[in-house]
Amino acid sequence: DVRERTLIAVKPDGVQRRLVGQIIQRFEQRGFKLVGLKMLQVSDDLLSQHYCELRTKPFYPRLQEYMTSGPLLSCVEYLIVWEGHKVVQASRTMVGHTNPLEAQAGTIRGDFSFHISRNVVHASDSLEGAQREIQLWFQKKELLNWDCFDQTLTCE
Ligand code: YYY
Ligand code: MG
Repeated sequence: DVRERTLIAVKPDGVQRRLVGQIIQRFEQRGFKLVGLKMLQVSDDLLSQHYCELRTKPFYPRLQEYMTSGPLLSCVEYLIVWEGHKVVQASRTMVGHTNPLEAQAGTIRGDFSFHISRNVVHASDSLEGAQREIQLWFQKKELLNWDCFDQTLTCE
């Protein structure tokens, strides 16, 4: 399905470290299509809906502090929706292992991070998860179904 979609988030450490451009570049370079993009401050409520399966884990308070308040009062993140064939699986590979110590060089986490609590990006881990997360963070009208210029070019 070339219309498969996934959610990638650049977490507050990625934004603070000015990595947003490089992260977007990797997905563009791979050939995926950007269909949604926004910058926001995440609330505790939306974060706990996003991570509904992790709310009871011992590391959740640390995760919540990092994503919503952290050492700074205003934590900003970018939410990005990418579209393309097998984009969910491909983006998990591009992002790398949850723990940067296990992540291969060449992956985003393997190249840009060294600690599990500062692993720079989020990527949906399944088709169902992607659909749920995209619905949580985006309204339908915020996702754009644009045509590629090179597909509409008429040659003489
Ligand atoms: O999907 P992914 O981000 O790779 O991992 P999850 O198991 O969904 O955990 C979400 C998030 O929680 C992870 O990116 C970092 C944080 N975390 C943690 O701080 N400590 C752990 N032991 C496990 C996860
Ligand atoms: Mg996950």
